[in-house]
Amino acid sequence: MRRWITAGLIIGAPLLFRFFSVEPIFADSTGSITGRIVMVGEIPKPKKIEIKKDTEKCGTEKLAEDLVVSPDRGIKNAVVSLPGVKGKPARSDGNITLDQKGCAFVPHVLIVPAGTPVDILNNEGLIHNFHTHSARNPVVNKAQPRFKKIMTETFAQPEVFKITCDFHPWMQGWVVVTDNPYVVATDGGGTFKLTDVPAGSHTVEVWHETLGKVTKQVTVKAGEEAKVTFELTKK
Ligand SMILES: [Cu+2]
Repeated sequence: MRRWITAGLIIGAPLLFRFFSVEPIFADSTGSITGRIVMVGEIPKPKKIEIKKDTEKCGTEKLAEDLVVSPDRGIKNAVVSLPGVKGKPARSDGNITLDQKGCAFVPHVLIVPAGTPVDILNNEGLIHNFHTHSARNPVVNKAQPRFKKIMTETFAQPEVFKITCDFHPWMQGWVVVTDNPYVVATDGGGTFKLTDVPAGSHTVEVWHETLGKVTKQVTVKAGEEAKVTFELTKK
């Protein structure tokens, strides 16, 4: 009897595990895309910005973030996407945060699903001004006084736009409002990963604020990781 129970457990356990598994149901038909965005040719020296206002919080010097390249040529803050590809919902599990720490927009490139509220933080007791240079979404141009620690804005229309602070002219960033679930920004080493990508041939698009846009065709096989490298150069 005992032997039968043991045998039953051995056979039954994997079935139970499978039944309660939290794997997405489309896992069998998806793969991932990983890669790097690198700069070829001469890498310009980062621009230095001298700061003369609110220096106790902002510092006296900053490096421009419009082109950040690692020692091994990886490009930070390039936006990698699969335009038009559907397969998982474009969503966020809550509000998305944009900080203004040290008088810089953090992250420098913010990716936000269309309609998801963005909490704009102000924790250093300074006055900022949140100014969107948007075309499809109404322009937001609001002061954020020193006592206002959170200001929330929502962007309904997909588009990429610049944001600035009129009190601190060096403060510049970008907001990528998207209805595409496959959008990520590269890290400091220029690497990225897109997961749960439907198997098939896809156009991968890379956009960088200074170096522009390039695309490449990539084939994704179910359960596999497709690797791709993009080389960008200053025109
Ligand atoms: Cu500011």
